[in-house]
Amino acid sequence: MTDAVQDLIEDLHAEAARDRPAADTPEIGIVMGSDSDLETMMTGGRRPGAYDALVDHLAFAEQTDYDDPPDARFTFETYVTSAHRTPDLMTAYAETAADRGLDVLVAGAGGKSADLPNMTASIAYPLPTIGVPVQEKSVDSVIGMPQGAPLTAVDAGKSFNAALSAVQILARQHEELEERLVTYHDDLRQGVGEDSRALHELGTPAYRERADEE
Ligand code: AIR
Repeated sequence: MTDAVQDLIEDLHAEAARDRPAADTPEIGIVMGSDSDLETMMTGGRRPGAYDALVDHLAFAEQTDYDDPPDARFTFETYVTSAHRTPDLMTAYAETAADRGLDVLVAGAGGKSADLPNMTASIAYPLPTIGVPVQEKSVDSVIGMPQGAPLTAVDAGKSFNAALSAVQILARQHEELEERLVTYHDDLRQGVGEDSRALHELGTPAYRERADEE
């Protein structure tokens, strides 16, 4: 039987040794401690996640094959890598990230020992890492970094905001992304205005009824 983890580690190092043009490599790398984090981290959970922010609102595409990148100019990639079950894969991911063309990482883990975000941040440094505590009880282990070892983090489960923060970092280099972020915010603002008028003009019971029908 081949070693599935070792195979991934070798692929990451091989990719790091290649010299692909920036437009062909993902800008954002997303890692999570388990595939049980997928709904919170990406999409399909109680609230929208990083996938929804990136794909639905900011026109990113998910890159799944380094040899055949999507047409979209800006892309992200996703992996499962556990700080405790596969520390070697976590290390390989973080130490090859910059050489593989990534500009910013988003790392999420759950449970009380949610160490993937903080360890990824330390190994990938100076590449910025945005941590996502998958659960409320994961917050302390994600954000509790010692002085000199930085990690930016969002509140529990807020992978959507982590994706926006990652794009904010990228937008300093890419005006097109700045424009997409501004458009997203304008739409958000417009939505609040429309909700406010509808609530005021319909009144609470009719507004709730309409929301239930949608
Ligand atoms: N986890 C996995 N390896 C180390 C940690 N801390 C986290 C995952 C997930 C939780 O443990 O990020 O949120 C439970 O994982 P599982 O695979 O048992 O569902």
